[in-house]
Amino acid sequence: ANNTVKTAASSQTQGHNPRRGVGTAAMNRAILDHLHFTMARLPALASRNDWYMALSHAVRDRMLDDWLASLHHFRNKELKVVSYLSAEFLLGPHLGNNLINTGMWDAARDAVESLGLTLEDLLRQEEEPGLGNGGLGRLAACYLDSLATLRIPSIGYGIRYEFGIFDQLIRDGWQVETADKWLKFGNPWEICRSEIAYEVKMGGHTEYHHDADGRLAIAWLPVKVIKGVAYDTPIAGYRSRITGLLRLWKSEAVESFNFQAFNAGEYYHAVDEKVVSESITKVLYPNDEPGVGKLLRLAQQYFFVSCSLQDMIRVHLLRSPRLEEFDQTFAVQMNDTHPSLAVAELMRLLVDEHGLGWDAAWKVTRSTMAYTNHTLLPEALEKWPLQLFANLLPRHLEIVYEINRRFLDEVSQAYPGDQARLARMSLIEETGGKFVRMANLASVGSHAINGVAHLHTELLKETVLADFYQMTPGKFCNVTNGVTPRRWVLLSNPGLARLISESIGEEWVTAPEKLRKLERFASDPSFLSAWRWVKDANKRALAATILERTGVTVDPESLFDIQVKRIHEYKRQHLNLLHILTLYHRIKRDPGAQIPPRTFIFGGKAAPGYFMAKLIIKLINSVAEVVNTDPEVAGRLKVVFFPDFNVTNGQLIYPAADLSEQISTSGKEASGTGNMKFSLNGALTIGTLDGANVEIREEVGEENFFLFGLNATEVQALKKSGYHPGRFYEEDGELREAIDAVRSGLFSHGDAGLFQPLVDHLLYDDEYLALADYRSYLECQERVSTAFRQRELWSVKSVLNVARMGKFSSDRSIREYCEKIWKVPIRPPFPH
Ligand code: GPK
Repeated sequence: ANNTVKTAASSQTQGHNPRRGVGTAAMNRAILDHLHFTMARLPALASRNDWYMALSHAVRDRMLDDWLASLHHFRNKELKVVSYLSAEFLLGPHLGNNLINTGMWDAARDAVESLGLTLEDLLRQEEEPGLGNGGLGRLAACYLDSLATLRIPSIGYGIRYEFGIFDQLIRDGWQVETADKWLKFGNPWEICRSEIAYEVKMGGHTEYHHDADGRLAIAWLPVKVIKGVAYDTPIAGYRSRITGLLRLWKSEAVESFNFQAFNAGEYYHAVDEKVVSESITKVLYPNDEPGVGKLLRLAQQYFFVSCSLQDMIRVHLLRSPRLEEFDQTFAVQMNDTHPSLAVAELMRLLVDEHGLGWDAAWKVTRSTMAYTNHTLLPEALEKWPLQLFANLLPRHLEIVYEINRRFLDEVSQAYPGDQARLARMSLIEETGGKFVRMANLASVGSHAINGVAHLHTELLKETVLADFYQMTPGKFCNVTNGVTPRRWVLLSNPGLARLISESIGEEWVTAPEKLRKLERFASDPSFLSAWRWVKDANKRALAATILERTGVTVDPESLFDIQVKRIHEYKRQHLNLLHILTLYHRIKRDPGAQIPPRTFIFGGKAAPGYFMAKLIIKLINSVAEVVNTDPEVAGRLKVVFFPDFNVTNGQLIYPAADLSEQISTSGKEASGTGNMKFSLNGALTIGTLDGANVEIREEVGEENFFLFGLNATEVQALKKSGYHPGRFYEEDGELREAIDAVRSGLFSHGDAGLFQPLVDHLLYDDEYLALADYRSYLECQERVSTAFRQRELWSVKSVLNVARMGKFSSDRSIREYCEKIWKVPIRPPFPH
């Protein structure tokens, strides 16, 4: 494992400190050097990408000293390392964030300007690494920021997808997906560690025999071996002098050619092998929730989990030969069930490859692992067809069976004769086809299970994991999600950040509870007008981009009412549409109606195979086409679908919002994190009592939050009593008018059939109770309109939202994980 070459310098562990200056002149020099030596370009011929690459390399160089020092922590026996296993990291662009966190922004800006360029231009050049779908992946990225900021030794482990989440184009109102070629122009932030590579076996069968000492030995004879190579990306903490590590695995063929095949003249067959091996990390699955029973996805999950655990074991063995103490080196967090094979894989590595007994291995596995659940939607719980699992992972299936056998023994001892419970808790589902249940595997193999908002955790205990909760209540805890104020305020809303810091100092960046000090400025008229000025400037910037990307002109004075997130029926973008349609009809009916001008902005990707979600996008664009060109509503309503919502676009959108739409059916959104980003940027929320909305409302005060709709208990009760959406349609004239307009073909050039599936879905099923919440939503929107007319009061509420959002910093979340789950000490902030 340790192939360090001994040289005169190898006793130096602090690096050779090549004095990389961070002043403007030094940065200027460094950029030119990289343009020359790294990009091999003359300044006169350099493209914008050449300059971006040169600057990024100069910045990365300056992160290396802290990074190398931080990597050293992994060898320090005193420090437990947090290992965050996630199939997704939705990082967003690095350059701006790294400049902010390292404090090099001003020097970089000045250096770039001295070269006749602008920093803004170079920032725009970066293709964001879209290695995630939505909230779950973005949460992982916020947590990396906080881990580094809080100086907690940590490694994020994941997959280096060659193609991340697709780019979304809108053609004729429909979503069109195109490949995300984020690596096309090179990635200056990653370092390929060719020597950190592991072999991962797949397929085949197992054999048993007795070794020389008469002990039973198990051999897994795979049909295939794939190599995983580490690609490391430094993650700068905010002024913490700590740089965290994101280690992503790329799959490669063990050998590029099958020489036997090659020699036999089968050239193409020889290269085939390589193509198959490399395909494992080719592309991110673009489904945000429901599980897909695809072999390649299971292979991806196993591949990254196996590489990561082998890597952790290597690191542990540098500290101690005793694998029984693995849990003192690592706390492993499984981000949803995607990495839950880690339970079986750690058992396999410990038992089969390192000779631990089952009991010792199980003890250390359980005390190492913890599981975060991110959804209550039953259809989203991952389960793998047994045969598919057996074909790819024959040894793991045996291990799962053994875990299950022992576990079900415990269950039947605790609940004698309760066959139904046994069937529910089994790791194997046997009703209908057979499946391996990943949430059950993760739950059994972990010492801690957490939900991501208070309500979510409570519902988890009552519904999907109720049996596990009853058996081991002590394992359960809540850690409400959070977002990093570095990326989501400092970087994306510099105007607001400056105003806040000028008023209360800069401590809020790492101690957001200090934002409370803003409360007393909420009665200061000059502060309020500065606050408004910042928001208006952000709205103008967004308006300009909207014009550029969609051709729609929007009025920055109007109320910016925004819903950006993945498109999902449970998130109810169609409820938002029903409100728009109703306003449209009200204006048509009564041109004098007192309705303050609104701009409705939507953004979000639909899973490529999710028909209804794609139809909702088409409907948004179709309504936009009609509303935006109707002279009777000119200047009063505008509807925009902002294409390709991603982190980069989010950084522009959140700061410009007046109103944040968080309107999921209560009990369906585990937490939400967009809700936090909006509110932290001064938007007011219209929302249901769902996910973290509940806690946001508690914090900001009910008078500063627009609440509507059924709560989770009422939703359950209504469903139980038999829900008939048709009745709401019959009884509410405005609702009928809105739905009939869609049905009539008004928005589809007379094609009444186009939206029929959506209309039918609403009228005859409406699983997510859009019609039941419609009237309450409309009334609440009227309260919004009234409030928005009193601009001064609105600004007060906006200030109070920001002032009271401290709880939702991801630093707080990470501290809670440290205390409740990882048992990692919290270190005082640098430099104390
Ligand atoms: C939950 F189960 C999943 C999933 O597969 N992908 C995903 O993005 C989201 N999520 C939840 O829907 C959000 O409510 C939550 O805030 C986010 O995960 C982070 O916890």
